[in-house]
Amino acid sequence: MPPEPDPAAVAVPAVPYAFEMSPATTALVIIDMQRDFLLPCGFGALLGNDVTMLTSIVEPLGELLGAARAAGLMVVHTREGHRPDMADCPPAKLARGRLDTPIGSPGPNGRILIRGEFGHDIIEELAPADGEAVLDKPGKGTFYATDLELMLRNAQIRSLIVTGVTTEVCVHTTVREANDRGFECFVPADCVASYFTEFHEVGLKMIAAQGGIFGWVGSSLDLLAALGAGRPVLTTIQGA
Ligand code: TIU
Repeated sequence: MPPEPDPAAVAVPAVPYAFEMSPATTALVIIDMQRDFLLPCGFGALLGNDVTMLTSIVEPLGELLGAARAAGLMVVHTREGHRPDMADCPPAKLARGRLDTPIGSPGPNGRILIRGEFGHDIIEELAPADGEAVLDKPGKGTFYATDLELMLRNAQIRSLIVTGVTTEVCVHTTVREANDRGFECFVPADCVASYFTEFHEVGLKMIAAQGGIFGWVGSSLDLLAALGAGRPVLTTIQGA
C-alpha cells in the first residue's frame, strides 16, 4: 500500500522530477568525509588522486548539514575502514590494486583506513554533533555489514539525502543499496564528489536516468530553500 500523503512534505526541484520529502522521515547521510580521502597526504592522495576534487564540496555540505540540523533531520555520518586487526578486511580488498601503501600500512595520518587512526576520522569541518550516528563500514555501501537499515526503519525514515565521497563508488553503492530497500534517495550534485570528473558526471546521470532508476539528482541550494534555510535558486544540475 502506498504511504499516506504527508502534509509536511516539501517538493525539491530535481531531475527527473520534483523530489517530495518530509523532514520527519528524511535522513541526511554523509558518506566517508574522512581525512584519508580528503587530506593532501591521505590515502586518496597516495593513490595519485587530486584531493581538491573532493574538498570543493566541504563548504556546501557544511551548509546543508547546518540546515538539516536546524530542520531536525536525522543525520548519519559514515567512515570506511577496518578493525586494527583487519579481521573485517576481505583479502581481495587488501590485495586489490597491488598498492605500495595498502590498507593498514603506516602513513602520515596513521595506519591507512584503520579505525581509531587520525586519517580514518571525519574532517573537522563536518565533525559529527552529539547524538548523530557515526557508522563504521568495511565496504563501499553503507548498508553492507552495518546497522543502518535497522536504525532507519526504527526512526521511520523513508527518504535519504545522500552526500559525500566518492560519487561513483561509496555514494553510488549506497544509493543502489537504499533504492533496493525501498528508500527514496536525493543526491545534491554539489555535495558529492569524485577524483574523476567524468565518473562524477556520468554517475549522477545514471542515478536520475530512466525516470529516476536509482533516485533523484538536484542541488543543495534548492534543498536549503525547501528546508527553510535559503531562497529558491534556479540551478543547472551539472552532469544530470
Ligand atoms: N568512500 C569511497 O568512495 N571509497 C573509495 O575507495 N572511493 C574511491 O573512489 N576510491
